[in-house]
Amino acid sequence: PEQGYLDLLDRVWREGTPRVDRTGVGTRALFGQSLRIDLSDGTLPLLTTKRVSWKTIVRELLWFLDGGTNIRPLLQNKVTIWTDWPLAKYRNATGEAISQEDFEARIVADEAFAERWGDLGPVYGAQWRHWPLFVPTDVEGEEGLYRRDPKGIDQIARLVHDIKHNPTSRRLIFTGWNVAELDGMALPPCHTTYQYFVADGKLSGLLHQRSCDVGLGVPYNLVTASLLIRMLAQQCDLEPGEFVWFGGDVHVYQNHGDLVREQLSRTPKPWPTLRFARKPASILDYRFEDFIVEGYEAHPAISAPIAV
Ligand code: THF
Repeated sequence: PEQGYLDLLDRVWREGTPRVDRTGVGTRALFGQSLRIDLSDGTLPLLTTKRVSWKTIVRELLWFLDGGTNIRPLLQNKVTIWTDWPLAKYRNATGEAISQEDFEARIVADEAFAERWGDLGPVYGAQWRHWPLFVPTDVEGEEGLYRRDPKGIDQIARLVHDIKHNPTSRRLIFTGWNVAELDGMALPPCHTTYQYFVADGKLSGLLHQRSCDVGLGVPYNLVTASLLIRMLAQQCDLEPGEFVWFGGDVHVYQNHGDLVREQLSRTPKPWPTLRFARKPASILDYRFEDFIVEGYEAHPAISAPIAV
């Protein structure tokens, strides 16, 4: 079942072009790779050749859907995968040699500190739920002036509406790639654009991911995109179909060699399945407890350094 992923990991490691990347760590990369995963039997593509924390992934997705861009709610749930970026920024700005643990504790304890240092800029949550929208002022004598609508455009609400009311639309898309706001983001979106397709009562989804850290990030991204397909299908009374993944710059970091060797030496087990405890009232009403992952048996986790 996860052979497609393992083959990708192997291929990129063996055939990827060595290159120096933004982080300075160095990668081996191939351009333009794809995976297809059948979700129709309830499969959740959660790797079994190393344990991956699906709970972290669910928390992160709920945070995106809530419009969140500050790491504080993640840390309140002990999710630390986004700490590196604000931490690096804080250390740079203050020169303080604070440990990750102390920084995280301070974000949780001190709301004002979190507001000042915990924000990632207008990343996923901001674009998915509150894409900037400018509307003409209705003030007399101010024709031609615009103000920013405080809510902005809710791409997720629009998507659900369109899947329900216009399932053959070829515009079932949402994206985090807001060109005008890229400079303000701690990191421009890696999982960039999502598109959906309805046929025979099934909802399929496609993810275009511009930058793909095959060792650490892609295992998360495959699950996030699959969870979204399942949630959207449930909300729109459709069955899950297929998940199609397109990767742009598909790379393995040079310091992930031990991970690659260890993981490829393991034998995959069947993928687990996902079901929902209930049908929430809307796509925005899912709670952590609604996600039930069954039959997850995995080899032990493999730790590897994340490039910041
Ligand atoms: N930057 C890089 N270099 N790789 C990425 O995958 C990545 N992401 C997000 C943003 N920038 C990125 C962050 N997502 C882990 C996993 C996903 C992340 C960040 C970190 C990670 O370290 N996972 C560990 C376990 C950590 C834990 O459980 O706390 C693992 O072994 O899987 C791509 O979305």
